[in-house]
Amino acid sequence: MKNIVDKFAIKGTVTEVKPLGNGLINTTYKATTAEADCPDYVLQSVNHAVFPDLDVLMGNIVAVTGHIRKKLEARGTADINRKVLEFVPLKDDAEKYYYFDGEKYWRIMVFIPDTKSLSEVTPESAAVVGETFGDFQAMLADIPAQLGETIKDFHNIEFRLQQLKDAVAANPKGRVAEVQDLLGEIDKRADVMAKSERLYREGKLPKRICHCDTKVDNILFDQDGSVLCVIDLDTVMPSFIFSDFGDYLRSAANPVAEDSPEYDKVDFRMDIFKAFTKGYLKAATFLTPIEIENLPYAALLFPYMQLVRFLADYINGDTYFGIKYPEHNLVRARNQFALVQAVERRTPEMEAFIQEVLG
Ligand code: GN1
Ligand code: MG
Repeated sequence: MKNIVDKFAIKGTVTEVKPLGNGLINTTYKATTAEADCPDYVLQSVNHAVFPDLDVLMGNIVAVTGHIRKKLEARGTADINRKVLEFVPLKDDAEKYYYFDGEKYWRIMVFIPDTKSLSEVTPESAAVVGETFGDFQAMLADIPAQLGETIKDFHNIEFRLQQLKDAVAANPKGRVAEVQDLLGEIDKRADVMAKSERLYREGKLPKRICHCDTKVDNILFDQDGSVLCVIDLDTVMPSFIFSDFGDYLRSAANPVAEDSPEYDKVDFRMDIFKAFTKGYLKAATFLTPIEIENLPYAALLFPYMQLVRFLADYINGDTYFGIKYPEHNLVRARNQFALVQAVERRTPEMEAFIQEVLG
C-alpha cells in the first residue's frame, strides 16, 4: 500500500498504513508519515461496484471541497484545514484525484487530527449539526460546476421500491417467505412515501446539492464538541433537501444504533428533532414553503427508504452492505421498521412544531 500512496503528491514519508473507521461501502486506511511537519493521510479504495464513474465521483468532490474552501476563506473562518476535506492529486497528473492499480481505485485525503465522533447525540449537538447542514447546502447553492449523480437514483424511493420488487421476484436465497410481514408494511406505505418524486415531476420540488449521507458517523467534531465538517462526500449530488435532513434524524433521533436488535428501544426523539430542525431552519434560508412543510415527511422517508434498501439487500443475499453475521441486514431492516413506526407516532407533533416555527 505504501507504493500506492507514493503515486500521490503527498508530503513526507509514510511509515505505517492501518485500517480506519467502519464505513459499509469503501475500505479506509490511515497512512502515517514520519515527519512532524507533514500531515497524515487517509487512503481509501473506492467501492467501484457502487461508484462506477470515478471521474464524476472525484469531479464532484473536488468541486464541492474547493467551493466550500473558497466560501470559508471569504468569511475569514479560522482553521479552514479542519473544516473542509482536502484531496490530493497524483504526482504526475495534478488534475487527477484517483489512481487505478489494475484492480482497485484509490484516493487520498489529508487526515484531520484530534477529532472525535459523537456517539451520544444531545439536543445541543443536534442544533449545531442542523445549522451545519443548512449552511452546507446554502454554501453549495451557487456552485458553478454541474454536479453529476454518483449513484443514479440514489435517493429515489420509487427506484428503491422497484429494486425491492425485483429482489422479491428473483428470491435468490429463498428469504422472501420469512419477511412477508415487512413486505406488507412497506407496500401499505409505498404511495404516500413516493410523494417527493411526484412533487418533483409536478415541478413543485427542486433538487439542490446535498450531502446525501448525513448519518451521525459522518460528522467530525472538534475536541470541544464543535462541528468541524461532514465527511464521506461520495454521495454529494443533486437531491431533495429531505436527504440531509432525513438521514441525520434517522441515525441521530434513534436512541439505538441502526443495527441494534433491541427493537423495543427504537424511538424517535422529539428533543433531537426539535433542536436539529431549529438549527437547520436558521441556516437554510433558501427553503421554499413546500420544502419546509414536508420536513416531517422527510423524517419518515429516510428510515422507510433504509428499510427498503436493507431488506432488498437481505433478500439478494447481502451483496451491497457489509455484514458481520448472516441476519445482519434483516436486523437492520427490522430496526428501521421500528423507527418508521416511531416517526409515524410523532408526525402530528412534528407538524405542530413546524407550524410553530413558521409562525
Ligand atoms: C452507507 O458508506 P456509509 O456506511 O457511510 C450507504 C448509505 C446508508 C448507510 C447506512 C453509498 O453509508 O446510503 O444510509 O450505509 N452509502 C451508500 O448505514 O450506499
Ligand atoms: Mg461513512
